[in-house]
Order: sequence, then structure tokens, then C-alpha cells
Amino acid sequence: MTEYPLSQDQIDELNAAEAEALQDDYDSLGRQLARRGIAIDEVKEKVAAFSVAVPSWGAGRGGTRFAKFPIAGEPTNIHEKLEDCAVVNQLGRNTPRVSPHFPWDKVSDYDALREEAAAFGLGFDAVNSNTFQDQADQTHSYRNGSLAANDPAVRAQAVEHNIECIEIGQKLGSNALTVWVGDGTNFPGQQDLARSLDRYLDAAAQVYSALPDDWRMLLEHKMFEPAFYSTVISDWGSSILAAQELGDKAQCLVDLGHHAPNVNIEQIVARLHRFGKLGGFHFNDSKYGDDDLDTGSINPHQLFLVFNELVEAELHPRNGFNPAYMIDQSHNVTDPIESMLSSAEAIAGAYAKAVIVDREALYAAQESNDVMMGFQALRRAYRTDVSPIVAKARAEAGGAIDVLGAYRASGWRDRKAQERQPVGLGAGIV
Ligand code: LRH
Ligand code: MN
Repeated sequence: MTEYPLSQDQIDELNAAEAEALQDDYDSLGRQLARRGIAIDEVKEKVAAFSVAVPSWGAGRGGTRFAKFPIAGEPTNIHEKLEDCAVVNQLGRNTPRVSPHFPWDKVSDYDALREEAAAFGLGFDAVNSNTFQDQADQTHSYRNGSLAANDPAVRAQAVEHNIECIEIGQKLGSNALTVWVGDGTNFPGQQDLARSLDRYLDAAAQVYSALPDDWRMLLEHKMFEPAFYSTVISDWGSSILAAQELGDKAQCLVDLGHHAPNVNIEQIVARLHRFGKLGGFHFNDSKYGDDDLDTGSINPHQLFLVFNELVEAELHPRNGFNPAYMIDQSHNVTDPIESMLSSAEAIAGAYAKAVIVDREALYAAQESNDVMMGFQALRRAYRTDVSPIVAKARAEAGGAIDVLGAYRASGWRDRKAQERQPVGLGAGIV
């Protein structure tokens, strides 16, 4: 029996007050969609089956290199982070998995951690390694890179850490390792651009060879930061070539914030799928750099266009379609739980909009080069308010119709502020 952290009775009471209005909105949308030949309940079933993982590091306040401003009652360890992730899943009912990060989430007993999460109705998605920071007990520094470092001892240490993450992930019931390395340079001439990649590929191949049969390795590209002149795996091109070089169990992870402004990310999604290398996502939003803002908060149309490509890929699976959906955000100014609730809702909404695209009309317009009607086929879906579908799917699963209202009514953060240790001032993402 799942031990949900919030009072389900309170959620049910709040829902009871909103149920009639939701049903009215749902029925009205249902009639609208029926006129388009779309059965709203079928869309709702798809949305009900859709889920996205939350990042353990997203449960705490994030920061920048300048500062981090903690809030009272924010989690201080993985146990409290799991509690908060359970609150997000209890209210939103579409985030049943947590993506952990090591050594940030290190514990002594991973079997116990798996049971702890399971008691909350949570599982673990892809595990994240970390060779972009030095730990106090570390032998070799990653200051000059990790998997691409020119010092073989440093590369060996980074390989060992990634293999340790796989072993931890196996205990947690995960089946994927996300590898993002910040390796790169700040000056032309600092490192040889070709040999850096050779070293990365050699080290990554050693990690790859440690993967269990049913696992995959998700390579996460990023244009810049922490390196500001060159990054070893800087774009989808470097990532797909590395994944092809490594083997079938290596795929590419698209973090929406890791591209230059105005890059056509939805086309990258289509390309990665075409070549069987679409491994997963880190959903977030950005206006300038890797801002890690709440998904859909800045460019919801881009998110819709990404999901339009994902629905296309799902309908035309080619070499298989099983991307890992995960959120990766830094909550610098909001209550992290509210941001994860709002983002998970925005992601489910983007998916629902993509599901209601009239693909026959779209294909007919594309075939006949009817540019305007091709665009209108997408625009019509995008401007449809699908929130009654997302709320209905959530409420039928036991979640809250108004997730933020229910969260605030629960007084969860104030309660945790009484119980939890205050988090010190600092800087950086965690
Ligand atoms: C790098 C990144 C990566 C994580 C880190 C927290 O920018 O997106 O996915 O390891 O953020
Ligand atoms: Mn990421």
C-alpha cells in the first residue's frame, strides 16, 4: 500500500468542490474535439499513461555561480527529496520516477533506498554520474577534464565512478546511465580538439562495456558551460557519432537548454529518432543559456513542436521508440515542488496537444504543398486548451484537480520548515 505524504482526504475534498466545473469544461472540450473527429476519452487515456521523471536535485533550491537562496523546509538529503518527489507524484500523478545523481544522493544502503522510494510509490529512472565536480575524498581532480582528460589516471577514475553509478543503479532498479561531462577548454590551444574526443571515446567505451544487457547509456551533449571555448560533446552531431561509435546500448539525451538560442531542437529530435539514437530528454526551458527554467515557461510552442515530433516518432517507430522523459531544472526563485508540479503539467499538456494534431490533414497539406494548411494543422492543436483532459486524467488517478491549490492547502512546506535542518547559504546548482 503506497504511503502518500499528504492527506488524500483533503485532496478529495478539494476535488469535490472543483469536480462539476471540470466536468463541464471536459464535456465542452469533448464536443469541440468530437467535431474534429477526436474522441476525448482516448486522448485522456494516453495522457493518463504518460509520465515524466523528476530530478532528485530539483527537489531542493538551485542557484547560480553567484548565489543560492535556500528556502525553509527544503530537503537536505535524498530521503527528504524522495518525500517531496512523492508529494509531486501524489498531486500530479504523472511523475512516478526519480532520476538520482551521484554522489549527491549517496547512501550506505541502496536496497533500503529502493524500498523507501517504493513505499512512496516511486521508482528510479536513469542515474546520473558526476565527473564535473571534485569530491573531498577524491584522488585526482577533474579540473582538466574527466573522461576526456589527458591524464590516464584521471580518466580511469572517471570510468570507475561511472561504473559505480551503474552498480548503484542496478540496486535501485534503474536501467540507464546518463553521462554528461563538462570536459572542454576556455582557450584555443588549451587542448587538441580531435585527441580530446579520442580520449573521451576510449574512456566511454570502457563504461559502455560495463553496461548490463538491458541497460543503456545516455550521452548528454551541451554547447558550453562550464567550458566556454570548446566542449568535447558539444552538440547532437558529436553525441550521435559517439553513440554510433560505442554501440546499440548508447543513445543521445536531449537537454532542451543545451543548445544555442533558436536552434531547431524538434528537428534534432526527428534526426536522432531517424537513426535510432533518441534515448531521452531533460526537459526545461531557457531564454539565453542553460538557464534550467521551468519547462514551457518561456517557449511553450517549442515544447509543443518537440512533442509533435515525439508523437510522429511514436507513430513511426523505425528502430524502436522508448525515450526516457526526465525533467532537469534549477529552481532558484520558486518552491521546487510547485515548479515540478507546474512543469510536469506543462509537459503532459504539450503531449496532449501533440496527440490531438489532425495528422491526416497535416499529411494531406504536406503532400500537396499547402503550406498554410500544414501550419494550421499544428496551430489548431496548439491553441486548444487541453488542461481539462490533463486535470481529468490526474483526478481519476487520485491526484488534485488544482495541483498548486492543493499543495498550498496542505501546508507541506511550513510543516517541513519545522522538521528539517535549515540549508546553509551557498552557490551553484545544488
Ligand atoms: C548539465 C546538466 C546535467 C546534470 C546537471 C545537473 O548542465 O544538465 O544533466 O548532470 O545539469
Ligand atoms: Mn541535463
